[in-house]
Amino acid sequence: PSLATTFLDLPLTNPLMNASGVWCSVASQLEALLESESGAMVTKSCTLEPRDGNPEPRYRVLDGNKPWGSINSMGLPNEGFPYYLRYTERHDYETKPLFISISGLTLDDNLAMVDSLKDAVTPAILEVNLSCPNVPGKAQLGYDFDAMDTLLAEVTSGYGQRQLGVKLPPYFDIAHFDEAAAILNRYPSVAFVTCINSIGNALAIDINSESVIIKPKDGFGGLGGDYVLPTALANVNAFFRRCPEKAVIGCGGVKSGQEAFLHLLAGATLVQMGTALYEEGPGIFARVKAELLSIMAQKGYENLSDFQGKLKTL
Ligand code: RRO
Repeated sequence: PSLATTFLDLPLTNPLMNASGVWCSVASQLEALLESESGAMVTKSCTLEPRDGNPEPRYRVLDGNKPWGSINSMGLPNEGFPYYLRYTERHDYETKPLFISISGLTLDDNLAMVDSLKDAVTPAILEVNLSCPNVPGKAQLGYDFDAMDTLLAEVTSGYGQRQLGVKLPPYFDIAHFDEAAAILNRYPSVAFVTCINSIGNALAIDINSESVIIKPKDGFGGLGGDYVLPTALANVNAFFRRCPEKAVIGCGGVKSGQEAFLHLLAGATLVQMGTALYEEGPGIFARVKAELLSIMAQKGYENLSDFQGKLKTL
């Protein structure tokens, strides 16, 4: 079988990539992703200015008995927009497509970054993060539909109607799927949606120490890994059904070929990995590729299009 695919008309050797935030904050990590077997890659969400982020410990793996995942309250540590813009200028686009993720602290900051990118000559694909759960005092834009609508109006116009995508938080109510999709569908240049960011403001507690396990925000942080897979699949499929003109990128709970297959079946075109990549490193792409190929071979599928978006209902 073949894992070859296309995204916004660009050819990819396979549909796997990192989730923004994981293994993509500094040049050495980005270079490791470039050399890995991922089909594409994305940079850490950035702000106009560099940020240290929240105090440590701010990421912990949840390795209790069997179920596992991660909790993080990084707080948007990043090298600042110009650093990632410079990376977009030297990335090897022949090898794989590059996404640049921005997460401005204000609408004006987002517009300033979009304005620089509009005039940049690189083919980096813009992903606007509407769902950072971890900056104290800043609500997630994706949960404020009026603010999201305003931002999309200004960002799509500021970007000259060039194609872009948005990283969404998970939604948990059918009315919210409907409302978010209706807003997104008013912006044709929003060519893709990435579902989902971490499930915001979870609380992990250690029974022995009777304590929270990360320092920021009294222990509250974004949940990733196994715990979020069914929520991620619901969001991928909900937006796949409601936004027929857009592509969906799946993110959440992928650690092997199985979960990658499920995301593709639910309607994802590309599949991102966060927690599992954090734990295993960029070698994970070769493993998950092989596992996905073996599932396809077992099922008699030759191409991703044989099953992508073909989830059955009862
Ligand atoms: O840096 C973070 O704390 C962070 C971000 Br910007 C995000 O979008 N999602 C997340 O889980 N952590």
